[in-house]
Amino acid sequence: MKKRLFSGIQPSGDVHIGNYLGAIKNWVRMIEQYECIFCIVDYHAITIEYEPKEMQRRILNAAAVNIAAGLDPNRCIIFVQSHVAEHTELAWILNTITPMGHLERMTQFKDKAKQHRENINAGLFTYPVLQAADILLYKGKAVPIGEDQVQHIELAREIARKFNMRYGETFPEPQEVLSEAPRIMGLDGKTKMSKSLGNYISLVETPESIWKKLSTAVTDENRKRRTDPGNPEICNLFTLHKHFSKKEQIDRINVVCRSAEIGCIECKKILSENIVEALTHIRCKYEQLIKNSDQLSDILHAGAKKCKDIANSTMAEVKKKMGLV
Ligand code: AQP
Repeated sequence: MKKRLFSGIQPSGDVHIGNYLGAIKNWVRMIEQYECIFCIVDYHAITIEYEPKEMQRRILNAAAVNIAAGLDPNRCIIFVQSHVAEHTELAWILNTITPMGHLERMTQFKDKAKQHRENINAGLFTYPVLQAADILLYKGKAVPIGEDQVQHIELAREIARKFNMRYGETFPEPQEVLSEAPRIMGLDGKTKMSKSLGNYISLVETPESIWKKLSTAVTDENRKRRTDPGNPEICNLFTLHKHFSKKEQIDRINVVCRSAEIGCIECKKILSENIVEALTHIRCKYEQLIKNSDQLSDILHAGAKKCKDIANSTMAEVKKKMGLV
């Protein structure tokens, strides 16, 4: 029996290279080894202001981008969170064993509360409990994520432990799996690359747009003039080179940036070409997939059907153990 893997992505905007390097690339890599369930977590995305008319398009986009990036629906399950009502049912139950103090410590809540002062809702606060329910509903053991989600997985483990102690052994404790790029910074070089901050390169960005965004991206801020030597170790774009450029190019840039033989524009051009090369096949596949929304809906509904069976069985076990029969 393969171990089960669960992970999710919010349909809160354009899927970007931070999501890809931090999570999706690992998802694709792990498909063979695990029984994989990938979820488009729309109930999470509604915890911040959004346009209802836009949501369906965002969900289909997230599905198309992820499939184009390598989540073959014949080899894994991909579905939408709100299509399986048991996620919120289990979340309610888990709410009753999650201490408020633990939720108050969550850095994502603190960051999002600062970012959305006008809408600090209870859903934003209990977001990690729903996330724990997402994983535990399927008894997921491996959870490939970016660094920003590690604290939430630690909490999911604590919740699983607490449930097991109180009601009897039910849930395995989920383990996070980090990629070699667990935190990609945005093009501003200051904050995490995020859909909602607009500081990203999307996975399906056109070559022109990739260049436009990179041309204004922040590099080593100590390098004021073309003739100043650069410091690759503090340049955010050098980090991106490490993920998109060939070893010989990275080694050369590491030398010629320091000696000011190369300027930031030339360095950005090399990076732009390499990102375009790495993403073109994803964009082409995405463009085919997004034209056929019926086919995408069929994939998502078939995924939800399979998940529903697993979710029903977990909920029956949970309710029985809790005396809710
Ligand atoms: N910058 C990042 N570097 C590495 N990994 C990242 N992830 C997100 N940003 C980075 C990982 O991508 C997966 C899906 O993310 P998500 O959609 O669940 O939500 P998020 O972490 O809140 O991502 P965003 O892009 O920052 O969205 P918004 O702006 O809507 O909040 C997760 O595994 C995440 O760790």
